[in-house]
Amino acid sequence: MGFRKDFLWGGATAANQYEGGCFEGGRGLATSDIITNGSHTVPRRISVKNPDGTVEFKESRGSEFEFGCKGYIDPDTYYPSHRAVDFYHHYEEDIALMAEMGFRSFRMSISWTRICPKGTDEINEEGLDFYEKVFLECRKHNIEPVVTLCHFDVPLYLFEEMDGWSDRRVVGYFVTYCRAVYARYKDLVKYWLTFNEINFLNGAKNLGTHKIDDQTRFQALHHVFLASALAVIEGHKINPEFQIGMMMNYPLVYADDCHPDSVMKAELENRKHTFFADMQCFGYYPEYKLKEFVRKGIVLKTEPGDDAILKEGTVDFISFSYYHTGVVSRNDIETTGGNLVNHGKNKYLKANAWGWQIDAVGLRNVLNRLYYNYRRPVMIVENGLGSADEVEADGSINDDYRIDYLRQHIEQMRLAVDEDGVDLLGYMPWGWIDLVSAGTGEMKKRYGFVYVDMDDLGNGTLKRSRKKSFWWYKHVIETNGEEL
Ligand code: BGP
Repeated sequence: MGFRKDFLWGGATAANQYEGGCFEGGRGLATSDIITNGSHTVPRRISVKNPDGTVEFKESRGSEFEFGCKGYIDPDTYYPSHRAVDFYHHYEEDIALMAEMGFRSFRMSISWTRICPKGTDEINEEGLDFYEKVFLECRKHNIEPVVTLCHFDVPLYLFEEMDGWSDRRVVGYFVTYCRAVYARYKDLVKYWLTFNEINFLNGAKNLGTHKIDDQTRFQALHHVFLASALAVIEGHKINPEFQIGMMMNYPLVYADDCHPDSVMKAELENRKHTFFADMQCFGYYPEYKLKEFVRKGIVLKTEPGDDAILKEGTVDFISFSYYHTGVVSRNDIETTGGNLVNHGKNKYLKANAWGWQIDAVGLRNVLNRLYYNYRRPVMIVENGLGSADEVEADGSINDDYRIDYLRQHIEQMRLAVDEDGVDLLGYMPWGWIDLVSAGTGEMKKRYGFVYVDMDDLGNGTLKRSRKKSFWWYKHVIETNGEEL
């Protein structure tokens, strides 16, 4: 009973929130590099220059630009991703900290533009060398890297010159990039994730498109689905042992009452997200989506052979992020914050300071839904509590609230394994070390077991210190999740 012996305990990060070294090592710019800082209440902005030379800062969610505008870095504005918390220069120290906690896995992403500066066919050897050093360091400590190929970053050149994923050529470029990293790391990396939170890809930042209408989004997503499927197919050719998974966020919603209209509404809301698992596990467009396309007048440009690619390139496992649940109702109800999606308030749940409603039982629910609908092993690659931690006068950080959150979620994972029989491969809580928030760019919203001395404006020494949760999680790993 309990978690499997080789359970992948670890933690998660992403290049554009963790790595920094933005202008070093021959790296090219990505859309994430032109996203400014934000705050708890003010969303992050994306900065561009219009064809007429005017400069615009628009909200990074829901922005829409004229095609032709260029990425613009304003010298007076703070862009948190440029230095992030500087894994680029701290990787040995950070991997040693992971090893001290007993990590068996480390989820990170490769910055596409460090390997392909423009996102096109030109390969940057220095970029390949950097990640090789990282993976060798992981292997030295028996840590299994779990590598996301694309985590919310699109090469800026592809955004500017080709309108990002709306252009089919980008599929080929992505495959070139994948082949380069697969070939170089074929003996160092086994677990790959294609696109981070594929169900949240939209607009300039994540799809590199200048528009956000449904036609553009679904055309771009068609290309992303093809790219993901080809990444699976090509990866297996290079190393048949590779395990290549999908990655989605699962913002489960409940109906706020048992009225059939509310229950149906909740089902349809959840299906907006599980559509992505349907695509990547079954390998074809489900009928409900084809009906929606007809209803909305969406016409996808496809090529002969696309169906075969989607069918052949289904994933080996499902990975997902899970932070909160929400509520929908046939009536108007009060809403609360969430991870890139806002939902109704649940009177039975507490929320963090950002309004994300904490629901450990929801994690067991999601584990069951994913495992039994898709019959693939599942992996939790993000989960955690964002919180403004206080450093005490003696330097300690007593994050008992984080320990409580994680304990409750791990308990539910154990029930999913022991009682429900879910095949769970691993657990990689988000931001094992404090890093830049994806939603707002803040540092104040911290998730880590390790504190990083840096504030919202990038001031600080970047010194790493162990929080109370560091020792707690170390013990959890030592006992393979038996002692929480
Ligand atoms: C997910 C992203 C992560 C991460 C996390 C927490 O959507 O995949 O990159 O940041 O959410 O969100 P935030 O950083 O906004 O608190």
